[in-house]
Amino acid sequence: MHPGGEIIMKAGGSSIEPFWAMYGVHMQDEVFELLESYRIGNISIEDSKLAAKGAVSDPYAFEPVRSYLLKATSMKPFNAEPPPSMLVEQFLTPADIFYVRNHLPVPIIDEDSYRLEIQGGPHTQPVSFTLEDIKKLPPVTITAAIMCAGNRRSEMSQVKPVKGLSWGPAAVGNATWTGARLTDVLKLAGLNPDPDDTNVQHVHFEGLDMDLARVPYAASVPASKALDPRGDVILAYEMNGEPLTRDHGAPLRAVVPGVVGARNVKWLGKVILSPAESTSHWQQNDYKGFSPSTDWDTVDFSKSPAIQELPVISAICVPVPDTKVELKNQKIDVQGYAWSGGGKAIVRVDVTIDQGRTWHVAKFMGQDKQAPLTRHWGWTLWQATIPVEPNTKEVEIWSKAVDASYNTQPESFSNVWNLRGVLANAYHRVRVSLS
Ligand code: MTE
Ligand code: MO
Repeated sequence: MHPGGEIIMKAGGSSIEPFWAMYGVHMQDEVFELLESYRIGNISIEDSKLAAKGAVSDPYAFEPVRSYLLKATSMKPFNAEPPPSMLVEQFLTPADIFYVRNHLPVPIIDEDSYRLEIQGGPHTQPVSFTLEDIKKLPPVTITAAIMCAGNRRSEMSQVKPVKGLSWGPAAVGNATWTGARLTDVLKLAGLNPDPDDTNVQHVHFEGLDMDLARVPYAASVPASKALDPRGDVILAYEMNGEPLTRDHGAPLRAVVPGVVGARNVKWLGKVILSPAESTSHWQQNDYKGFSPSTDWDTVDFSKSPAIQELPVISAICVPVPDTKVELKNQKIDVQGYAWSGGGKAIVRVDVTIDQGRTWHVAKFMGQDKQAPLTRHWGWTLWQATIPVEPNTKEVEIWSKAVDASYNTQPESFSNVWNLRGVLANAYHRVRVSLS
Protein backbone atom coordinates (compact mmCIF):
# COMPACT_ATOMS: atom_id res chain seq x y z
CA MET A 1 0.00 0.00 0.00
CA HIS A 2 2.97 2.32 0.45
CA PRO A 3 3.32 4.47 -2.68
CA GLY A 4 7.02 3.55 -2.84
CA GLY A 5 6.40 -0.09 -2.00
CA GLU A 6 9.18 -1.52 -4.15
CA ILE A 7 11.67 0.86 -2.61
CA ILE A 8 10.70 0.05 0.98
CA MET A 9 11.30 -3.65 0.23
CA LYS A 10 14.93 -2.92 -0.71
CA ALA A 11 15.56 -2.04 2.93
CA GLY A 12 14.29 -5.44 4.07
CA GLY A 13 16.71 -7.38 6.27
CA SER A 14 19.12 -4.53 6.93
CA SER A 15 19.33 -1.03 8.32
CA ILE A 16 16.66 1.43 7.27
CA GLU A 17 18.99 4.37 8.01
CA PRO A 18 20.34 4.99 4.49
CA PHE A 19 16.76 5.02 3.18
CA TRP A 20 15.65 7.27 5.95
CA ALA A 21 18.43 9.71 5.00
CA MET A 22 17.50 9.55 1.32
CA TYR A 23 13.74 9.99 1.67
CA GLY A 24 13.63 12.84 4.16
CA VAL A 25 9.92 13.45 3.46
CA HIS A 26 9.23 10.74 6.02
CA MET A 27 10.48 12.87 8.90
CA GLN A 28 7.02 13.90 10.02
CA ASP A 29 4.81 13.22 13.01
CA GLU A 30 2.24 11.32 10.94
CA VAL A 31 4.90 8.80 9.86
CA PHE A 32 6.38 8.45 13.34
CA GLU A 33 2.93 7.77 14.76
CA LEU A 34 2.29 5.14 12.11
CA LEU A 35 5.65 3.47 12.77
CA GLU A 36 4.93 3.41 16.49
CA SER A 37 2.22 0.82 15.89
CA TYR A 38 4.85 -1.47 14.33
CA ARG A 39 7.44 -1.16 17.12
CA ILE A 40 8.60 -4.62 18.19
CA GLY A 41 11.27 -3.49 20.63
CA ASN A 42 14.18 -1.15 21.18
CA ILE A 43 17.78 -1.62 20.10
CA SER A 44 20.08 -2.24 23.08
CA ILE A 45 22.50 0.50 24.12
CA GLU A 46 25.47 -1.63 22.91
CA ASP A 47 23.92 -2.14 19.49
CA SER A 48 23.00 1.49 19.07
CA LYS A 49 26.63 2.44 19.84
CA LEU A 50 27.71 0.09 17.08
CA ALA A 51 25.16 1.61 14.72
CA ALA A 52 26.44 5.12 15.44
CA LYS A 53 29.91 4.04 14.22
CA GLY A 54 28.48 3.16 10.84
CA ALA A 55 26.44 6.37 10.71
CA VAL A 56 25.34 7.21 7.18
CA SER A 57 26.58 10.34 5.49
CA ASP A 58 23.97 12.79 4.27
CA PRO A 59 23.21 12.14 0.58
CA TYR A 60 22.01 15.76 0.45
CA ALA A 61 25.35 17.29 1.47
CA PHE A 62 25.99 18.73 -2.01
CA GLU A 63 22.72 20.43 -2.85
CA PRO A 64 22.77 23.79 -4.66
CA VAL A 65 22.25 27.10 -2.86
CA ARG A 66 18.64 28.18 -3.25
CA SER A 67 16.70 31.43 -3.20
CA TYR A 68 15.19 32.31 0.18
CA LEU A 69 12.03 33.22 -1.75
CA LEU A 70 11.21 29.57 -2.41
CA LYS A 71 8.88 28.02 0.12
CA ALA A 72 9.83 24.38 0.73
CA THR A 73 7.24 21.60 0.83
CA SER A 74 10.09 19.15 1.59
CA MET A 75 13.81 19.68 2.23
CA LYS A 76 15.30 16.23 1.48
CA PRO A 77 14.60 15.79 -1.39
CA PHE A 78 14.21 19.48 -2.07
CA ASN A 79 10.77 20.59 -3.22
CA ALA A 80 9.68 24.20 -3.21
CA GLU A 81 7.51 26.81 -4.88
CA PRO A 82 7.63 30.62 -4.96
CA PRO A 83 4.91 32.87 -3.54
CA PRO A 84 2.14 32.71 -6.21
CA SER A 85 2.04 36.52 -6.49
CA MET A 86 5.60 36.45 -7.91
CA LEU A 87 4.51 34.27 -10.84
CA VAL A 88 2.43 37.02 -12.45
CA GLU A 89 5.20 39.63 -12.21
CA GLN A 90 6.74 38.48 -15.48
CA PHE A 91 5.86 36.25 -18.43
CA LEU A 92 9.09 34.24 -18.09
CA THR A 93 9.65 32.85 -14.61
CA PRO A 94 13.24 33.53 -13.44
CA ALA A 95 15.14 30.29 -12.76
CA ASP A 96 15.84 31.11 -9.11
CA ILE A 97 12.12 31.30 -8.25
CA PHE A 98 10.98 28.53 -10.63
CA TYR A 99 9.47 25.73 -8.52
CA VAL A 100 11.76 22.77 -7.84
CA ARG A 101 10.54 19.18 -7.78
CA ASN A 102 13.29 16.67 -6.95
CA HIS A 103 12.70 13.04 -6.01
CA LEU A 104 16.32 12.34 -5.05
CA PRO A 105 19.53 14.25 -4.27
CA VAL A 106 20.72 16.55 -7.06
CA PRO A 107 23.46 14.55 -8.83
CA ILE A 108 27.00 15.91 -9.08
CA ILE A 109 27.85 16.10 -12.77
CA ASP A 110 31.13 17.21 -14.33
CA GLU A 111 30.27 18.79 -17.70
CA ASP A 112 33.53 17.74 -19.33
CA SER A 113 33.09 14.07 -18.61
CA TYR A 114 29.31 14.19 -19.08
CA ARG A 115 27.96 11.83 -21.74
CA LEU A 116 24.45 11.39 -23.09
CA GLU A 117 23.74 7.81 -24.08
CA ILE A 118 21.31 6.93 -26.85
CA GLN A 119 19.98 3.41 -27.07
CA GLY A 120 18.25 2.90 -30.39
CA GLY A 121 16.24 -0.15 -29.54
CA PRO A 122 16.48 -3.47 -27.78
CA HIS A 123 19.07 -4.88 -30.18
CA THR A 124 21.38 -1.93 -30.81
CA GLN A 125 24.56 -0.75 -29.14
CA PRO A 126 24.30 2.55 -27.28
CA VAL A 127 25.93 5.64 -28.82
CA SER A 128 27.17 8.44 -26.60
CA PHE A 129 27.59 12.19 -27.07
CA THR A 130 29.35 14.97 -25.22
CA LEU A 131 27.58 18.20 -24.35
CA GLU A 132 29.59 19.86 -27.14
CA ASP A 133 28.19 17.37 -29.66
CA ILE A 134 24.66 18.35 -28.62
CA LYS A 135 25.45 22.08 -28.72
CA LYS A 136 26.76 21.78 -32.31
CA LEU A 137 23.29 20.77 -33.53
CA PRO A 138 21.01 23.62 -34.70
CA PRO A 139 19.73 25.31 -31.52
CA VAL A 140 15.98 25.66 -31.12
CA THR A 141 14.20 27.87 -28.57
CA ILE A 142 10.65 27.22 -27.39
CA THR A 143 8.51 28.90 -24.74
CA ALA A 144 6.95 26.27 -22.49
CA ALA A 145 5.38 26.06 -19.08
CA ILE A 146 6.29 23.08 -16.93
CA MET A 147 3.75 22.07 -14.31
CA CYS A 148 3.81 19.38 -11.67
CA ALA A 149 0.90 16.90 -11.66
CA GLY A 150 0.50 17.80 -7.98
CA ASN A 151 0.13 21.55 -8.54
CA ARG A 152 -2.74 22.88 -6.31
CA ARG A 153 -2.90 19.54 -4.44
CA SER A 154 -3.36 21.34 -1.10
CA GLU A 155 -6.82 22.53 -2.23
CA MET A 156 -7.90 19.02 -3.24
CA SER A 157 -6.82 17.68 0.15
CA GLN A 158 -9.37 19.97 1.81
CA VAL A 159 -12.11 17.71 0.43
CA LYS A 160 -10.44 14.62 1.93
CA PRO A 161 -6.76 13.96 2.70
CA VAL A 162 -4.52 12.81 -0.17
CA LYS A 163 -0.97 11.45 -0.22
CA GLY A 164 1.68 13.73 -1.68
CA LEU A 165 3.56 16.97 -1.18
CA SER A 166 1.23 19.78 -0.24
CA TRP A 167 1.67 22.08 -3.24
CA GLY A 168 -0.05 25.43 -3.50
CA PRO A 169 -0.78 26.95 -6.92
CA ALA A 170 2.86 27.76 -7.79
CA ALA A 171 4.23 24.32 -8.76
CA VAL A 172 4.40 25.70 -12.30
CA GLY A 173 6.65 28.08 -14.18
CA ASN A 174 7.06 29.39 -17.71
CA ALA A 175 10.41 29.73 -19.45
CA THR A 176 12.19 29.68 -22.76
CA TRP A 177 14.17 26.50 -23.30
CA THR A 178 17.01 26.27 -25.77
CA GLY A 179 18.55 23.06 -26.96
CA ALA A 180 18.73 20.52 -29.73
CA ARG A 181 15.66 18.86 -31.17
CA LEU A 182 15.39 15.28 -29.91
CA THR A 183 14.91 14.17 -33.53
CA ASP A 184 18.22 15.85 -34.51
CA VAL A 185 20.03 14.07 -31.67
CA LEU A 186 18.56 10.76 -32.78
CA LYS A 187 19.61 11.41 -36.38
CA LEU A 188 23.13 12.17 -35.14
CA ALA A 189 23.02 8.74 -33.53
CA GLY A 190 22.08 7.29 -36.91
CA LEU A 191 18.46 6.76 -35.92
CA ASN A 192 15.52 7.92 -37.92
CA PRO A 193 12.72 5.66 -36.77
CA ASP A 194 9.69 5.16 -38.96
CA PRO A 195 6.52 6.38 -37.17
CA ASP A 196 4.98 2.96 -37.88
CA ASP A 197 7.89 1.01 -36.39
CA THR A 198 6.24 -1.13 -33.70
CA ASN A 199 9.62 -1.49 -31.98
CA VAL A 200 9.62 2.23 -31.28
CA GLN A 201 6.40 3.11 -29.47
CA HIS A 202 7.87 4.97 -26.49
CA VAL A 203 10.89 7.13 -25.78
CA HIS A 204 12.41 6.75 -22.31
CA PHE A 205 14.39 9.41 -20.54
CA GLU A 206 16.66 8.40 -17.66
CA GLY A 207 18.13 10.88 -15.20
CA LEU A 208 21.52 10.70 -13.52
CA ASP A 209 19.91 11.02 -10.08
CA MET A 210 19.71 7.58 -8.53
CA ASP A 211 18.25 5.85 -5.51
CA LEU A 212 20.26 3.62 -3.17
CA ALA A 213 19.92 0.65 -5.51
CA ARG A 214 21.33 2.92 -8.28
CA VAL A 215 17.97 2.96 -10.05
CA PRO A 216 17.69 6.32 -11.85
CA TYR A 217 14.67 8.62 -12.00
CA ALA A 218 13.06 7.76 -15.33
CA ALA A 219 9.96 8.36 -17.38
CA SER A 220 8.73 7.82 -20.93
CA VAL A 221 6.55 9.59 -23.46
CA PRO A 222 4.78 8.16 -26.50
CA ALA A 223 6.93 8.06 -29.65
CA SER A 224 4.14 9.85 -31.51
CA LYS A 225 4.93 12.93 -29.40
CA ALA A 226 8.69 12.55 -29.07
CA LEU A 227 9.48 11.80 -32.72
CA ASP A 228 7.11 14.32 -34.31
CA PRO A 229 9.11 17.47 -35.17
CA ARG A 230 5.92 19.44 -34.38
CA GLY A 231 5.96 17.96 -30.89
CA ASP A 232 8.88 20.35 -30.22
CA VAL A 233 10.58 17.95 -27.81
CA ILE A 234 14.05 19.30 -27.12
CA LEU A 235 17.08 18.38 -25.08
CA ALA A 236 17.66 21.74 -23.43
CA TYR A 237 20.89 23.20 -22.06
CA GLU A 238 19.54 26.73 -21.53
CA MET A 239 16.60 28.18 -19.60
CA ASN A 240 15.64 31.81 -20.26
CA GLY A 241 18.84 32.26 -22.27
CA GLU A 242 21.15 31.18 -19.40
CA PRO A 243 22.81 27.81 -18.85
CA LEU A 244 20.52 25.44 -16.94
CA THR A 245 20.98 25.56 -13.17
CA ARG A 246 21.60 22.39 -11.15
CA ASP A 247 18.09 22.31 -9.68
CA HIS A 248 16.54 22.50 -13.14
CA GLY A 249 18.59 19.72 -14.68
CA ALA A 250 22.06 20.94 -15.72
CA PRO A 251 23.73 20.20 -18.00
CA LEU A 252 20.87 18.73 -20.10
CA ARG A 253 17.16 18.06 -19.57
CA ALA A 254 14.34 16.77 -21.71
CA VAL A 255 11.67 19.39 -22.35
CA VAL A 256 8.48 17.69 -23.51
CA PRO A 257 6.20 20.68 -23.93
CA GLY A 258 2.51 20.25 -23.16
CA VAL A 259 3.27 17.17 -21.06
CA VAL A 260 3.24 16.84 -17.26
CA GLY A 261 6.42 17.92 -15.42
CA ALA A 262 7.30 14.34 -14.43
CA ARG A 263 8.26 13.44 -18.03
CA ASN A 264 10.57 16.47 -18.42
CA VAL A 265 13.53 14.50 -17.11
CA LYS A 266 16.38 16.53 -15.62
CA TRP A 267 20.09 15.58 -15.56
CA LEU A 268 19.41 13.50 -18.65
CA GLY A 269 21.72 10.50 -18.86
CA LYS A 270 20.01 8.22 -21.32
CA VAL A 271 17.43 8.25 -24.12
CA ILE A 272 16.04 4.84 -25.05
CA LEU A 273 13.73 3.98 -27.95
CA SER A 274 11.49 1.15 -26.90
CA PRO A 275 8.42 -0.88 -27.83
CA ALA A 276 7.13 -0.44 -24.24
CA GLU A 277 6.68 2.27 -21.61
CA SER A 278 9.31 2.92 -18.96
CA THR A 279 8.99 0.46 -16.08
CA SER A 280 10.05 3.14 -13.59
CA HIS A 281 8.14 3.64 -10.38
CA TRP A 282 7.16 7.15 -11.52
CA GLN A 283 5.72 5.89 -14.81
CA GLN A 284 3.91 2.82 -13.47
CA ASN A 285 2.99 3.38 -9.82
CA ASP A 286 2.64 7.12 -9.50
CA TYR A 287 1.33 10.08 -11.55
CA LYS A 288 -1.96 8.43 -12.46
CA GLY A 289 -5.56 9.50 -11.94
CA PHE A 290 -8.33 7.47 -10.27
CA SER A 291 -12.02 7.65 -9.39
CA PRO A 292 -12.96 9.59 -6.24
CA SER A 293 -14.16 6.26 -4.81
CA THR A 294 -10.83 4.49 -5.29
CA ASP A 295 -8.92 4.23 -2.02
CA TRP A 296 -5.55 2.77 -0.98
CA ASP A 297 -7.17 -0.65 -0.39
CA THR A 298 -8.68 -0.87 -3.86
CA VAL A 299 -6.24 1.07 -6.04
CA ASP A 300 -4.65 -0.81 -8.95
CA PHE A 301 -2.03 1.33 -10.65
CA SER A 302 -1.93 -0.97 -13.67
CA LYS A 303 -5.52 0.03 -14.52
CA SER A 304 -4.91 3.75 -15.22
CA PRO A 305 -2.72 5.24 -17.93
CA ALA A 306 0.28 7.38 -16.96
CA ILE A 307 -0.52 11.09 -17.02
CA GLN A 308 0.94 12.76 -20.11
CA GLU A 309 -0.97 15.88 -21.26
CA LEU A 310 -2.43 17.82 -18.35
CA PRO A 311 -5.98 19.21 -18.34
CA VAL A 312 -6.78 22.93 -18.59
CA ILE A 313 -6.14 24.93 -15.42
CA SER A 314 -6.05 28.47 -14.08
CA ALA A 315 -5.14 30.02 -10.77
CA ILE A 316 -5.52 33.39 -9.10
CA CYS A 317 -2.14 34.73 -7.96
CA VAL A 318 -3.25 38.25 -6.97
CA PRO A 319 -4.85 38.98 -4.54
CA VAL A 320 -3.33 36.66 -1.96
CA PRO A 321 -5.96 34.49 -0.17
CA ASP A 322 -7.13 35.61 3.28
CA THR A 323 -5.63 39.09 3.03
CA LYS A 324 -7.22 42.52 3.22
CA VAL A 325 -7.49 44.16 -0.20
CA GLU A 326 -7.71 47.86 -0.91
CA LEU A 327 -10.12 48.66 -3.74
CA LYS A 328 -9.27 51.16 -6.48
CA ASN A 329 -12.34 53.12 -7.71
CA GLN A 330 -14.48 50.48 -5.99
CA LYS A 331 -12.88 47.79 -8.19
CA ILE A 332 -10.78 44.75 -7.37
CA ASP A 333 -7.67 43.83 -9.37
CA VAL A 334 -7.35 40.08 -10.04
CA GLN A 335 -4.37 38.43 -11.78
CA GLY A 336 -3.34 34.89 -12.51
CA TYR A 337 -2.12 32.31 -14.98
CA ALA A 338 -3.86 29.76 -17.20
CA TRP A 339 -2.50 26.85 -19.18
CA SER A 340 -3.58 23.65 -20.87
CA GLY A 341 -1.68 20.49 -21.80
CA GLY A 342 -1.04 19.17 -25.29
CA GLY A 343 -0.24 22.60 -26.72
CA LYS A 344 -3.83 23.82 -26.56
CA ALA A 345 -3.83 27.62 -26.29
CA ILE A 346 -5.90 29.39 -23.66
CA VAL A 347 -8.69 31.20 -25.48
CA ARG A 348 -10.56 32.74 -22.52
CA VAL A 349 -10.41 33.16 -18.77
CA ASP A 350 -13.62 33.93 -16.87
CA VAL A 351 -13.61 35.49 -13.41
CA THR A 352 -16.50 35.98 -10.99
CA ILE A 353 -16.86 37.51 -7.54
CA ASP A 354 -20.58 36.65 -7.13
CA GLN A 355 -20.58 32.82 -7.34
CA GLY A 356 -21.04 32.88 -11.08
CA ARG A 357 -24.03 35.23 -11.43
CA THR A 358 -21.75 37.56 -13.42
CA TRP A 359 -18.63 36.39 -15.23
CA HIS A 360 -15.98 38.88 -16.34
CA VAL A 361 -13.72 38.01 -19.26
CA ALA A 362 -10.09 38.60 -18.25
CA LYS A 363 -7.60 40.50 -20.41
CA PHE A 364 -4.50 38.61 -21.49
CA MET A 365 -1.35 40.26 -20.19
CA GLY A 366 1.19 37.74 -21.41
CA GLN A 367 0.91 35.09 -24.10
CA ASP A 368 3.27 33.68 -26.73
CA LYS A 369 1.62 35.42 -29.70
CA GLN A 370 3.64 33.54 -32.32
CA ALA A 371 2.59 30.11 -31.11
CA PRO A 372 -0.20 28.40 -33.11
CA LEU A 373 -3.44 27.51 -31.26
CA THR A 374 -2.51 23.83 -31.16
CA ARG A 375 1.21 24.15 -30.40
CA HIS A 376 0.90 26.70 -27.65
CA TRP A 377 3.26 25.42 -24.98
CA GLY A 378 3.60 28.54 -22.85
CA TRP A 379 1.19 29.80 -20.21
CA THR A 380 -1.15 32.81 -20.42
CA LEU A 381 -1.07 35.54 -17.78
CA TRP A 382 -4.38 37.33 -17.31
CA GLN A 383 -5.88 40.25 -15.42
CA ALA A 384 -9.40 41.41 -14.60
CA THR A 385 -10.66 44.60 -12.94
CA ILE A 386 -14.01 43.81 -11.34
CA PRO A 387 -16.47 46.32 -9.85
CA VAL A 388 -17.51 45.61 -6.27
CA GLU A 389 -20.86 46.62 -4.72
CA PRO A 390 -20.44 49.36 -2.09
CA ASN A 391 -20.15 48.17 1.54
CA THR A 392 -19.05 44.66 0.56
CA LYS A 393 -16.89 43.29 3.38
CA GLU A 394 -15.65 40.08 1.78
CA VAL A 395 -15.54 38.48 -1.66
CA GLU A 396 -14.75 35.04 -3.00
CA ILE A 397 -13.09 35.26 -6.40
CA TRP A 398 -13.33 32.32 -8.81
CA SER A 399 -11.41 31.76 -12.03
CA LYS A 400 -11.84 29.24 -14.84
CA ALA A 401 -10.00 28.98 -18.13
CA VAL A 402 -11.13 27.71 -21.52
CA ASP A 403 -8.66 26.13 -23.96
CA ALA A 404 -8.59 25.88 -27.76
CA SER A 405 -10.67 22.67 -27.63
CA TYR A 406 -13.25 24.48 -25.45
CA ASN A 407 -12.32 22.30 -22.51
CA THR A 408 -12.88 24.04 -19.22
CA GLN A 409 -12.22 23.38 -15.53
CA PRO A 410 -14.49 21.38 -13.19
CA GLU A 411 -16.47 23.52 -10.77
CA SER A 412 -15.27 21.87 -7.58
CA PHE A 413 -12.82 19.29 -6.28
CA SER A 414 -15.35 16.92 -4.76
CA ASN A 415 -15.98 14.91 -7.92
CA VAL A 416 -12.43 14.95 -9.28
CA TRP A 417 -10.79 14.05 -5.97
CA ASN A 418 -8.24 11.23 -6.25
CA LEU A 419 -6.11 9.54 -3.60
CA ARG A 420 -2.84 10.86 -4.98
CA GLY A 421 -4.07 14.44 -5.29
CA VAL A 422 -3.08 14.90 -8.93
CA LEU A 423 -4.86 16.80 -11.74
CA ALA A 424 -6.18 19.38 -9.25
CA ASN A 425 -7.72 21.74 -11.78
CA ALA A 426 -11.08 22.79 -10.31
CA TYR A 427 -12.08 26.47 -10.37
CA HIS A 428 -9.63 28.39 -8.25
CA ARG A 429 -11.38 30.14 -5.36
CA VAL A 430 -9.75 32.88 -3.34
CA ARG A 431 -11.44 34.65 -0.45
CA VAL A 432 -10.33 38.11 0.66
CA SER A 433 -11.70 40.83 2.88
CA LEU A 434 -12.07 44.38 1.61
CA SER A 435 -11.07 47.64 3.24
N1 MTE B 1 13.97 14.55 -13.51
C1 MTE B 1 14.81 13.88 -12.70
N2 MTE B 1 15.93 13.37 -13.21
N3 MTE B 1 14.51 13.72 -11.38
C2 MTE B 1 13.36 14.22 -10.83
O1 MTE B 1 13.13 14.07 -9.63
N4 MTE B 1 11.24 15.42 -11.26
C3 MTE B 1 10.21 15.58 -12.29
C4 MTE B 1 10.77 16.30 -13.50
N5 MTE B 1 12.03 15.75 -13.90
C5 MTE B 1 12.46 14.92 -11.69
C6 MTE B 1 12.83 15.07 -13.04
C7 MTE B 1 9.02 16.27 -11.85
S1 MTE B 1 7.87 15.35 -11.01
C8 MTE B 1 8.75 17.57 -12.19
S2 MTE B 1 7.28 18.29 -11.79
C9 MTE B 1 9.75 18.39 -12.92
O2 MTE B 1 10.95 17.67 -13.18
C10 MTE B 1 10.10 19.62 -12.14
O3 MTE B 1 11.02 20.41 -12.85
P1 MTE B 1 11.72 21.64 -12.13
O4 MTE B 1 12.29 21.16 -10.81
O5 MTE B 1 12.76 22.14 -13.07
O6 MTE B 1 10.65 22.68 -11.89
MO1 MO C 1 6.00 16.65 -10.63
